[in-house]
Amino acid sequence: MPFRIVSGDITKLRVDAIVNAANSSLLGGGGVDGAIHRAAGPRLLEECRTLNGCRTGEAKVTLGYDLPAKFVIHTVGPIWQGGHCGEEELLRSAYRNSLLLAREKHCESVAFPMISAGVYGYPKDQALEVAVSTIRAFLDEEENDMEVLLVIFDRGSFRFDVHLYSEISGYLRNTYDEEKERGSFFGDVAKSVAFGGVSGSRCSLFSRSKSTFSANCESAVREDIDEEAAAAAPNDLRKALENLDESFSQALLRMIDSKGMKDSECYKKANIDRKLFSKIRSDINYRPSKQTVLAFAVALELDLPETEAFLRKAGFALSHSNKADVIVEYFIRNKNYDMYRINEALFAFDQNLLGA
Ligand code: AR6
Repeated sequence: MPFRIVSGDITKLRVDAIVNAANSSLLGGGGVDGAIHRAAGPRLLEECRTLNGCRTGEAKVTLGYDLPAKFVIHTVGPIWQGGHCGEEELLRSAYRNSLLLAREKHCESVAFPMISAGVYGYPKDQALEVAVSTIRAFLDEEENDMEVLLVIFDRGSFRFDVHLYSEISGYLRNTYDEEKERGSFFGDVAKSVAFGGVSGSRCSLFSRSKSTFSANCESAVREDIDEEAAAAAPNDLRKALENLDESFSQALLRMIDSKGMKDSECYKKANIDRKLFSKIRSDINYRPSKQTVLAFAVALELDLPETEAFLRKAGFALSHSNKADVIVEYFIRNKNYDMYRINEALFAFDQNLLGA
């Protein structure tokens, strides 16, 4: 099920539950705790008084009162003391116990702040790693079907892996065509057609309006991509490419089978919602977004020519004048199919994430 990193104020989110990074008294405080109490109103404190506090690493639940969220799950993260006092284990427990409580309350969506990463002083890069890996392990379990958001309040405090950040920056410098992305709309598309690469969003915009330009644009791109992809693709994929009548949905289902994957394994790895997957499965003519196609390409561990061919099925192409495309291309080239990592990188570079 989908995991998303979003920026903003957790008190504004319309989800089933938000998680509060509280202290063991559960009687309020500063930071996100103060913001949640202010937004929920005084009845939240009244209910908190009946809970008799909460130990570090554990979690308790109340109603959301004036918040858009139905529930508040209060958890207590560890205070950072240098990392040798069981802080990591306690932080993992805080996330896991909150998720278990959300499941017990039948929540379909839950949002977390970065627990312990403020006043409690947990190093932000390590707090992010613990948050993402714990949420991921929970969502990977077959029975856990929930949307989980990690809310970054202050984007400056989002600490993405420094080494990977500089590698991706280098790849962007060499590959990303910023001029083209900034260029005028028509000029941009015309140039892209000439170079055989059209950014997905623009192409889909045109195809929706069904203009003549759209038809020209699509057929010009189709020829280039089909030839390029067919030349580079391995035999079984080439056979699939020859089958031009096959829709995106049919191609996806066949590829899941040919990779020997279970459906649930594939949509979980793609960070795609189960309901969306069922829709794609049952609608042979389903028109996915570019992000959805790329998410499945990553889950299926396709190489670049295969990814191009797969995108083509849905009327898209990878473009060097689209920063998100170049970032995803970097991961595929390096055979790094870790969707969580890819989405962290996309977030770090302020791009839309993959999956649902
Ligand atoms: N929405 C989302 N995240 C937020 C918000 C918000 N409105 N406000 C702050 N954050 P902290 P802790 C982020 O200090 O480190 C309290 O006094 C913030 O940027 O709130 O677990 C309690 O009562 C940071 O990334 O919690 C405890 O005494 C993250 O939330 C103590 O602080 C956590 O920062 C708990 O400290």
